[in-house]
Amino acid sequence: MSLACGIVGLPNVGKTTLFEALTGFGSVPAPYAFSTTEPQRSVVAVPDGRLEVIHGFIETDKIVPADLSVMDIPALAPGAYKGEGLGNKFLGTAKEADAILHVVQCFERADLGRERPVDPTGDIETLELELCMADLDTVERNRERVAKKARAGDDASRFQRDVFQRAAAQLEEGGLLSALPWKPTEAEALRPLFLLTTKPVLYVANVGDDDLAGEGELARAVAEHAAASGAGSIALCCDIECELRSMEADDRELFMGELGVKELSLPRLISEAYDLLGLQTFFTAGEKEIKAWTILQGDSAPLAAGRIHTDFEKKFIKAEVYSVADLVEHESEAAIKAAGKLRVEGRDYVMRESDVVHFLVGR
Ligand SMILES: Nc1nc2c(ncn2[C@@H]2O[C@H](COP(=O)(O)OP(=O)(O)O)[C@@H](O)[C@H]2O)c(=O)[nH]1
Ligand SMILES: [Mg+2]
Repeated sequence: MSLACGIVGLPNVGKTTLFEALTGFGSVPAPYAFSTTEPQRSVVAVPDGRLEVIHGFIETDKIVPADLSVMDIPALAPGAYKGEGLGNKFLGTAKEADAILHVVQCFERADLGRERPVDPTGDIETLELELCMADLDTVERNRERVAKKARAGDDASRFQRDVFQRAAAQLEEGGLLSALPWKPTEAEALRPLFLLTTKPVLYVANVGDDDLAGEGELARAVAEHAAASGAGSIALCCDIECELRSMEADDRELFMGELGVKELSLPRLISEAYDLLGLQTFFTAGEKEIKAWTILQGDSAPLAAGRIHTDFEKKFIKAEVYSVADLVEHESEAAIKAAGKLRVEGRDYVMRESDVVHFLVGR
């Protein structure tokens, strides 16, 4: 399972900079509105320090991180739904995302041609209205599609029509669909429409280098908005993150010391996204490879095995499990076993974060 994140936001807020920081191209985006004209997509390795920790104790030929798919959705101008700017045709790309990274400008910069003062809350509302209008378009088209069958007396179509009607009413008010409680059957009816405002959102407060900790008023406004809607939020400076990412390790450490930052923000962003989506990581470790795998929180051992090979779910016999912390403490699998910490788990075992696993499967 590869997690896909779609980056959205108003023009010139730092979307492409965040994309570059995540994907590590290191090129400098042009400072013009609408500078990006095509959606960009890239699959990147999920930075995970635990892989190196494991490698510290287990020799291997290669290290294979989990992957993350990132999409840079270009300039969504205010009023795009009315056909201004490039319009919202690119929002189609965002439909494929599992999660939305909503970049909000929290840095001051005179040369970007912004007429109004920096206003995170206002910007969020403007952008979300665009998302609502894009969804409304989709919902209306589908409502028309099922309405005819509903009138002809088809029960399933009637149910869909009613759900779509309720969705349309919410969107017309500028409300996100995720703000309404949907019964599982209703959510099921909406799912094939890939609606943007049903997706989990992580707000990215793009702070200036004068507020790297994200404690300023602007970043706080984003965090408060996120908390009020049950979404996640994170503050980071996309510009600096992008620069750090492109540096050699030595220079990077020096620069980070100067800035007074202890760690890169991107791993934090990714782990927030994992939390938001209810994902977790387990590892397999052997002489051929040490590999990170992404599963859902609550997944059983057979489901986890099924990630490695579809057959493994059915053919699962048992799992030998320890944690990365056990490895750090005992320094080898043999020592973990000798200490009685190597657990043998069956089909009902619910995987835990940071498990290192050997699956035993039948033929
Ligand atoms: N001061 C400052 N400028 C930034 C930051 N992030 C992006 N920018 C600048 O804002 C301009 C637009 O950024 P870009 O990523 O292209 O915005 P996009 O239109 O949302 O993709 C570029 O000149 C960036 O260097 C930031 O955190 N601080
Ligand atoms: Mg851009």
